[in-house]
Amino acid sequence: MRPPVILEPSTTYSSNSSSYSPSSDRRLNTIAKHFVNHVQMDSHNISPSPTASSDSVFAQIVRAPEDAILGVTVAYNKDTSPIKLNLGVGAYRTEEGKPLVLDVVRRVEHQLFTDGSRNKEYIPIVGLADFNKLSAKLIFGADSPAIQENRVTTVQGLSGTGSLRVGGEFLAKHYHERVIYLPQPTWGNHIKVFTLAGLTVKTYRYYAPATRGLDFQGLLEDLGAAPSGSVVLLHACAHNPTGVDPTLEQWEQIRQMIRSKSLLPFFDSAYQGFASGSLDADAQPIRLFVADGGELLAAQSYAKNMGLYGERVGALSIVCKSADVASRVESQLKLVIRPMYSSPPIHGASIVAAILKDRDLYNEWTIELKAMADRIINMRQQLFDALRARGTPGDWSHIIKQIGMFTFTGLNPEQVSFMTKEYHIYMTSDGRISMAGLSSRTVSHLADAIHAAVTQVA
Ligand code: KET
Repeated sequence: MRPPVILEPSTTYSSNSSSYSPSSDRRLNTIAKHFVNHVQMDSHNISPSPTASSDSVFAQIVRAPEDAILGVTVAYNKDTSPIKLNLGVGAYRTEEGKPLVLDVVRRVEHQLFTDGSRNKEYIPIVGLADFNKLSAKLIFGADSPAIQENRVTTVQGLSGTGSLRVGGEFLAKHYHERVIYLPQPTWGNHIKVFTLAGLTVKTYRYYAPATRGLDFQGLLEDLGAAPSGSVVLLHACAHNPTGVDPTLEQWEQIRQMIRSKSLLPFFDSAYQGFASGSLDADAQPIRLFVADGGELLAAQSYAKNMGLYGERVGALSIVCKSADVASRVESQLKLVIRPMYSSPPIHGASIVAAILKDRDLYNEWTIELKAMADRIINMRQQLFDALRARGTPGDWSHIIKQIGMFTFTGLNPEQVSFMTKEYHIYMTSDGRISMAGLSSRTVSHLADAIHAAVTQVA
């Protein structure tokens, strides 16, 4: 334990010296006296041994379970096996199994570092203006009429999660309908984010286990039966955890249903560029909705497509009917953000803005992004081939049909825990595997584990 700091009371600052002390000295005097009393009091009260936990004011607190996704990494980190493999969290790994910082990001960071004119002042509540403008362009398209008509308000957010939360809080405070429909299944954190934001969470049918595809009929029926005005959460592309997306024709029908029922679409775009390798193609569903002139929300994340996971950089855009409404909406978003985290961090958004602003850097980024998407697609083929080669029972064609970071394998929780115990393979209990965590080196190990699980565990 560090010894307590004892300030020597100085005669200069003694209480009876006030007759000749300047006022600043008197202030210091008071502070010093306060310090001395405080430290002496504390040192009398310091107990040499820790108190029993039953004395704690927090003694009644129950241990919470680990997060269903991030807890997988916690368990993985504790495993000492050299063959362990983390296919839990959706985070890109190289062929060597290492996290990747994009070359373009490294380059921009170097530029930022050497630019002596930069400082660390607070940025505005809504974030960096350039970043916001460029993020809206990235998702809605450079020629989007909504942007040209100033009907979009964009605020920088704490990655995808923070942007969803700000959007949720804004709706809970200002929107007339407090129900949000989530696809069944969805990213587990959606439920908590929107519930804690003050919305009531309901679900719509999305995935058909029998076909391992989209339950399109169920989806349309459930959205058709939702009360007018309800909010509908849509994964913009690369649906998590299923890897199943509607076709563009299906998106068009979904759009018609949503608009005809006056539902409010809220897009979660965490994987733009990761589904097809093309930023524009992956944004097509959102652009369909913007093109009809209607209103919507969109949360963007740069965690995956720029590999900026820990920088927490994202954006929330709200497309409104008019510029006037958009500016009033923005004024209220500021009131949501200010007491929550005051203003967003500067570093990640500066990286993104620099890349989006410069044609060469942007092109370089799209090439690196495509390479990541292609490596994942290649892993799908390799895993599919490896299971076929082993004669693993079942139809595994969904591995190559599904898109984005994840394969929703269909393995049950018992099979997953068998694979973790016997093969040190870590994944979420719903049978989702992050294809981005797989490499040519580890495919055969995974295929062995799946084969054993399917043939040995019911
Ligand atoms: N939306 C979806 C659909 C999503 O999968 C994630 C992250 C996010 C938002 C939020 O990402 P952020 O880092 O806040 O920008 N999903 C992966 C990581 C996680 O669970 O936090 C995952 O599913 O593994």
